[in-house]
Amino acid sequence: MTTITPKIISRVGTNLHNKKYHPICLIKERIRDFFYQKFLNQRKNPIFSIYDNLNPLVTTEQNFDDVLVPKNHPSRQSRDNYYINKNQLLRTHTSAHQLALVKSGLDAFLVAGDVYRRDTIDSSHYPVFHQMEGVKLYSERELFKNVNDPTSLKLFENARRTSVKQETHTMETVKLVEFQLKQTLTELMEHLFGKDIETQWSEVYFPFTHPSWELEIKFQGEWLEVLGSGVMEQEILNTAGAANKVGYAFGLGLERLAMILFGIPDIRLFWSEDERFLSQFKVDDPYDVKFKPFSRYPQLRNDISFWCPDGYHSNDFYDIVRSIGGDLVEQVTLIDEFVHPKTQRLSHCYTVIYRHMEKTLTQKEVSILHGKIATVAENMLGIEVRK
Ligand code: FA5
Ligand code: MG
Repeated sequence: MTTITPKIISRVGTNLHNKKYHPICLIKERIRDFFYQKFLNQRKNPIFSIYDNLNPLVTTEQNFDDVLVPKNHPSRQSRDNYYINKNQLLRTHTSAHQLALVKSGLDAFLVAGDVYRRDTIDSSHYPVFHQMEGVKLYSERELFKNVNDPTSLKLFENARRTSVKQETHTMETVKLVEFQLKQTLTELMEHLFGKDIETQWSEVYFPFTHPSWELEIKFQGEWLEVLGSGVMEQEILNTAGAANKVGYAFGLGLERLAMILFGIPDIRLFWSEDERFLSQFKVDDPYDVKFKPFSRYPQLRNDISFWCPDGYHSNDFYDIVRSIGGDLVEQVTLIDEFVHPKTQRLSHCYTVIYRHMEKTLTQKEVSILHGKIATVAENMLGIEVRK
């Protein structure tokens, strides 16, 4: 049942986040430095530790069960994930390591790593990207240490779960953890981008945090989601042997943050081996880099329409486009969908936009590629191209 393509396999082990001078590594280092500077123990040592070498191949328990994703949750489907077999997949988020690290006794840690999702392709989505997870736990004393009469406040109570809190948390716990979380991440954004950046928080849902929030940043005129976060589900901490603590967790999208920081317009550039890209980051002061785009070459649009077989899903087609077209494909969009009134057959039409990052493509080159995509999709998916 593997859903992994050779293109994806070839990315495993690349570890852009550990490649000196790569922008993904630079942003990781800047975020790490912020946590090292902000959180010190009494001996002035950093309390956060960072893990950036954990294996991206994880079990379904790690990726889903450990973070309370329900057994039949849609996010487990093979259409969205790269499974190796029934029990193992390439992690879809760095949250897959939360439970084990808390279990090992840590109170404050960061995890940077490559993550994999069968996702749509555009300038801010790529099937392989990088996340940085952060977890910070608090004991009762630590959370309430700045309160006038700290002994009057409790971390836990036995109540009902509502839209604003978990059943075991007091309102004071939630509000203080939320405050710490949002203040820390807002300071992080100011550390990265300065005070002029436009941001907005909104409430979202994750199975492993409640309440939960995401943060968006204005980038090139549009809101770009850069992180998910929230108050950790107490059940995870209880299972991990940290039942007397509460905490927050967050997951940062490193490509998105690096795009904003360095002004990189397209997520595919992170995989470029072109020196015109890479050399721009080989500087001794990574706090003073702005990406200078090399000229962008023209786009070529080609459509394809076909009859879909039973059980067809667009992600199957996207994977084929990606493995054949590689980084020459800038975007794939479903532009038309209908069911034939007589035969009940489903028809999809997609526009594939091709663009080479380093030269002008000819329509002849693109036609060959486009034709190959059609042939492979016919053979592998059983679609029937409409002429
Ligand atoms: C998560 O992956 C959660 N695990 C984050 C989290 C951790 C929440 C801990 C609470 C506690 P999400 O799917 O939203 O959430 O991804 C997090 C970030 O990764 C997004 O905000 C975005 O910045 C980035 N991201 C998501 N999909 C892609 C993609 N296809 N390409 C590039 N970046 C992406
Ligand atoms: Mg999200």
